[in-house]
Amino acid sequence: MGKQFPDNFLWGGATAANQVEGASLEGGKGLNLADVLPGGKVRMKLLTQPGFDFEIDKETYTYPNHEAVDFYHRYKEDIALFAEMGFKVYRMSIAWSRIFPNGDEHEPNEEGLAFYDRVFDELHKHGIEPLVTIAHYETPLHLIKEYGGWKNRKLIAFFERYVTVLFNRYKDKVKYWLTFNEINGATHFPLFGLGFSPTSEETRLQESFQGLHHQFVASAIAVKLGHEIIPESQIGCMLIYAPTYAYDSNPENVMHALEEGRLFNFFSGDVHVRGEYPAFIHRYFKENGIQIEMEESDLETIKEGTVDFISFSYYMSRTEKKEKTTDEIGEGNLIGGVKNPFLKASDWGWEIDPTGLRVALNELYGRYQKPLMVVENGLGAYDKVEEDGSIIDDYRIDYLRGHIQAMGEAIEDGVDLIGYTSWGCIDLVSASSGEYSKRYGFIYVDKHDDGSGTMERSRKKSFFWYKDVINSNGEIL
Ligand code: BGP
Repeated sequence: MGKQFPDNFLWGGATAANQVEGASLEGGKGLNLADVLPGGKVRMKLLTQPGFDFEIDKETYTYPNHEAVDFYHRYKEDIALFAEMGFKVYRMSIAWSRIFPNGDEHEPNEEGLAFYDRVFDELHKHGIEPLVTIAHYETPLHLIKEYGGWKNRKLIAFFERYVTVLFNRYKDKVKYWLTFNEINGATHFPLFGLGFSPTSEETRLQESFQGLHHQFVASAIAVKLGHEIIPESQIGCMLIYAPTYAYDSNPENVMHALEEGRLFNFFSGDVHVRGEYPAFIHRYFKENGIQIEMEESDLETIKEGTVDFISFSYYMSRTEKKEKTTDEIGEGNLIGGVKNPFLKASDWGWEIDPTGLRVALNELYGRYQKPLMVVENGLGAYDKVEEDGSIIDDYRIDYLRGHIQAMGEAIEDGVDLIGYTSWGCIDLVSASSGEYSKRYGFIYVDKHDDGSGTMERSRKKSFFWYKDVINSNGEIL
C-alpha cells in the first residue's frame, strides 16, 4: 500500500526533443549540439574535456541523435501508449533549432512550430497536459560556433525572441513550462547546458559561472514574459538535485559536504526562487577568482522573474569527504564525491538511493516552501527481450517503486509535491553515453547501438505496473 498522493497529482513521463525526435534535418530544422555528439562511451569523455572540437571523426563515430527513436514521425503511436498508461502529464522539450534553425534569425520556422502544434493537440486529445522544457541540452549549433554559446551575452536576446514566439504560439495549449534543463549542471558539464566547452581547466569556473549568469537573466526574462502572455501559466526552474551526505561525523567532512551541497544544489535554486545571488556565493567567487560581468539591470531582472515552482531530476545522492584518495572516488557519480558503502550502483555506476529522494524533497521544501515536481528519475539498464517478445524489467520496477514510496513519505512529511514524470518513459538515446542500450523506458524501442533495429515499440512489464500505479493514484505499488 502506498501513501496518499493528492487527487490531482500529475503522474507521467519525461523525454527531451534531441533524445527522441530524430529527423534532425527535416522540417527545416537546423543542427544543434546533440546532433554533433558521437554515440558510445566516448561521448562523456569528449563532453567533459576542455576544448571540444566539433569537427570530430564522422567516419569513426555514429550520431544516434540524428535518428533517435523517430518520435518526429511516430508521436501519435507513442502518445497513445502514454495515454494507455494513464499519463496526466508528458514532459517534453522543444528543439530550439526547429523553431529558429540557426538561433539568431528574426523569423521562426513555421514547419517547426506546426510540428509542436500537432504534438500538443495529440496530447490534449488524450487528456494529457504538456510540460515543456524550453532548453534541454540542444543549443543551435550556429550559436555555439558563431557566438561561443552562453558565454556570449547576445544569447539572452536570441532566447527572448525564441520564448516570445513559443508563448504567443502555444498560449492556449501549454500551461506548464520549465526554462533551462538541469541548469546547475553547468560547471560540471558546460557543453551540455551552456553550449561551450571551457577553454582550459583553469578557466572552467570563470566561464561557466559567467554563462550561468546569462542563463539566469534569460530565465527570468522568460518567466516574466510567460506570465504576461499566458496569465495562468506555471513556470518552473529545473535543477539536478543530489543531496550531499558527509562521509562520516568528522566535522571537517560535515562542513565540506555542506559547502559542496549548497553550491551545487542551492546556488541556482536561490537565484531562481529568491531572485538573488545567495550570501555564500560571494566568498566562493572571491576565493576562486571568479568575477561576473553584469549589466546594471540584471539583478533587478532576476528579482522580477522568480519561478512559480521548482522541478528537479533525481538519480543519485552524493557522499563527500574533504580528503579523498583516488580509489574512494565514485566513478559513475557524475557530480563527484566518494563511494557510499551503504549503496548499490546501476550498471553505469550511478548510486541508487530512494531515501535520498525523500531527503531532497524535504531539503528543497524546507528551504523554499514552493511546490515541487520530480521531472526526471529512473533506472538506465540493459533490457533483454525474451523469446516470446516480453521484457521482464523487475529491476526497473523495484527502482521506481522505492522512489515513489520515498515521495509518499515526503508528502506525509508535509512536502507540497505536485507531480512525477519518470525519465525516458520510452527508450531513447542516453544523454551522457549516447547509447541506445542504456534504456529507461516502460516502452521498448527496437533500436540498437550498431544502428540496427526496426524502431518497433513494445510494452515492458513495467508498462503494466506503472499503469496500475497511476490508476490507483500511487496506492498499488
Ligand atoms: C539528465 C538529463 C536527461 C537524461 C538523464 C539520464 O541529466 O536531463 O537528458 O538523459 O539525465 O541521463 P543519461 O541519459 O546520461 O543516462
